[in-house]
Amino acid sequence: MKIESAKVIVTCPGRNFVTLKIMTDEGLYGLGDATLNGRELAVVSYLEDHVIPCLVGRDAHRIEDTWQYLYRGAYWRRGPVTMTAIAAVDTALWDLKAKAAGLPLYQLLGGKSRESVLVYGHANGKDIEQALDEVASYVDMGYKAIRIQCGVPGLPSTYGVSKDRLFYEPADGALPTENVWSSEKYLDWTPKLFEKARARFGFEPHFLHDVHHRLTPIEAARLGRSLEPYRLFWLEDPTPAENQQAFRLIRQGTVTPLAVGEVFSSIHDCRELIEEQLIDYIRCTVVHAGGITHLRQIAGLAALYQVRTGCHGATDLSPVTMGAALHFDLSIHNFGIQEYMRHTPETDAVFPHAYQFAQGSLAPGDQPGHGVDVDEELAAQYPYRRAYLPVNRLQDGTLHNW
Ligand code: KDG
Ligand code: MG
Repeated sequence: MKIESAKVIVTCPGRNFVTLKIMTDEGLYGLGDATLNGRELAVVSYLEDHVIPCLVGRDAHRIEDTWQYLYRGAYWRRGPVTMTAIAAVDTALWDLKAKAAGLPLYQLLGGKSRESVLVYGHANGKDIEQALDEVASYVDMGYKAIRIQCGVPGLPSTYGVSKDRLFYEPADGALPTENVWSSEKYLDWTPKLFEKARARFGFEPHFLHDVHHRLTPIEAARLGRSLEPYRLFWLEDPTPAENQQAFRLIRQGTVTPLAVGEVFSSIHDCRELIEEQLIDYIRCTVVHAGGITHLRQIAGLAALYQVRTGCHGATDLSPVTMGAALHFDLSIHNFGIQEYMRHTPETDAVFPHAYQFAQGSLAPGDQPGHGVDVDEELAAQYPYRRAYLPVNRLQDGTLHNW
C-alpha cells in the first residue's frame, strides 16, 4: 500500500483544528490530528513544506521506519512542532493499517485490556458554590471522576474557570488576553474548595485538580499536603517540569498523587520523572508526543515504575486525537484515566466519530481504524481564525506561567 498523496485540512468550528489526511493507491485514507493550540500554522507549514514531499511513494505499512525517518531524518529532534507533525503522520498510518486489516485500531495494539476507558470531566465555577453545582451535574450524567476548578476571591479570573462553562479551553484572543495571578490567594483558597466538595459529595467520586504550572515546588508541596484529607485522584502540573528534579521536593512533602506531561513532546521530557518515581500519572497524549508509536514507548517505560497514564484530552485536541487515544487507552495495561472535555456540536459534526460515552467511561467503537472521520465540505465552511492562549502576570506585573 503506497502513499499517493497527503493534504492538511485546517478548520475552525469554534476553535482551530489541523488534520493530516494521507491517501493511498488502494483507495484508503488515514487521518491524524496535528493541532498545536495557538501555534497551529507552524505545524501546517512543517507538514506541507517539509514532511508531505517525503511521504509520497512510501510504503504506508512501514510505520516505525517512517517515524524514524521523520525523527532522525530532520536532524533537529524533538520539540512540540516537530513531534506534533510526526504524530499526525504516525496516527494517520496506524489508522490506515487498521483500516487495511479491517480491524479497530486497538486490535493491532494488542487487543482490549478493559471494556471501556474511565474518563474525567471538567466542573468549574466562578465560586465554590457554582463549581459544586457543576460537579452535581457531572455526577448526574454518570461521571465517576471530575476535575474541579474555581475562581479565587480577589483575582478577576483564573485558569480553568471559563466564560463558557461547557466548552472551556480558551484560545480566544486575536492577541493574548492577560490574566492576573496570586499564588498566596490561590493556596489559601483551594483547600476550602475540596473540603466543601467532600462534605457535599462524600468520597465516592474521584476528584482531580489542575495547578497549571503556577506554583514553586515548595508551594506545590504545601498544597498537596493541605489537600491530603480530601484524597485527590491527582494534582496536575503543580510546577513547571523543565527541571524534572523539582518534583523530588514536592514528593518529599506530600503523598497526594501527581500528574504531569501534557506539554511534553518526548520520552526524554519525562524519563527522570518516571524512573525516579516522582510522579504517579503521565499525561502525554497522541498528538503532542509523537503519535501512537512514541506514546507506547512512554507507557512501556512508565509501566516498569507503576506510573499510569492519564492522557491529555482538552477541547483543543481534536476528536481524531480522542479517538486514537481511546484505542491506546483500551489496549495498554498501565492505563489510569483519560481526560474528556466534550467538543461542541459544530466540532462533532465536522469530525463524525465512533466513540461513545456511557456511565463515566468512553469506548472507542469497533469501526476499522481509529473510528474518526472528517467532513471536508463542512470543515471548509469554517476558515482558520488566529487565536492565542492567554498570558498570566503576577499582581506586580511580572510575567508568570499561564
Ligand atoms: O492548550 C492548552 C490546554 O490544552 C490546556 O490548558 C488544558 O491544562 C489543560 C488540561 O489539563 O486539559
Ligand atoms: Mg492541564
